[in-house]
Amino acid sequence: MNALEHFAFWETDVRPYLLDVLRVMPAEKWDFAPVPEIMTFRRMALHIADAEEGWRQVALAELTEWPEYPDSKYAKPEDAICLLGEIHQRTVELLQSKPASWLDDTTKIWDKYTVTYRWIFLHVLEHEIHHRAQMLTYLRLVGIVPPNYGPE
Ligand code: NI
Repeated sequence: MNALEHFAFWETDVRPYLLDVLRVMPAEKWDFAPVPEIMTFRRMALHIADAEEGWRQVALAELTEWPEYPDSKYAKPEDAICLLGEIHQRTVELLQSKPASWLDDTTKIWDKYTVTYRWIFLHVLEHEIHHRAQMLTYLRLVGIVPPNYGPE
């Protein structure tokens, strides 16, 4: 069993619904935020990507600085969706390359916290779900009914 099998739900449920949410938001609404102080829909999509890539680099002890994906480079929704796909593929490949037992191994982060690799990837998964929920609220605020959630 490889580590990815513990995260199968990410592939079958969590990520597909994120993509549904991203695709239903019209391109002209990607810069919407309910108040100016908080992330736009686009920023949130790109932030899901930078968090996933940043934590993957943390897991590999390769992080030098947190990745940044500027809005200007991802002006089209498809570009952001493509970035999310590329980054997630790297996570999938890393998890596939490790045995399930690796998830219980530990690493030190920020020079002070000891965490398991399971914690790192559960954190990334939760982070995606957290911001996806905010994006669902954004959809409602621009008058869009969110895609159906869960089995019909
Ligand atoms: Ni966040």
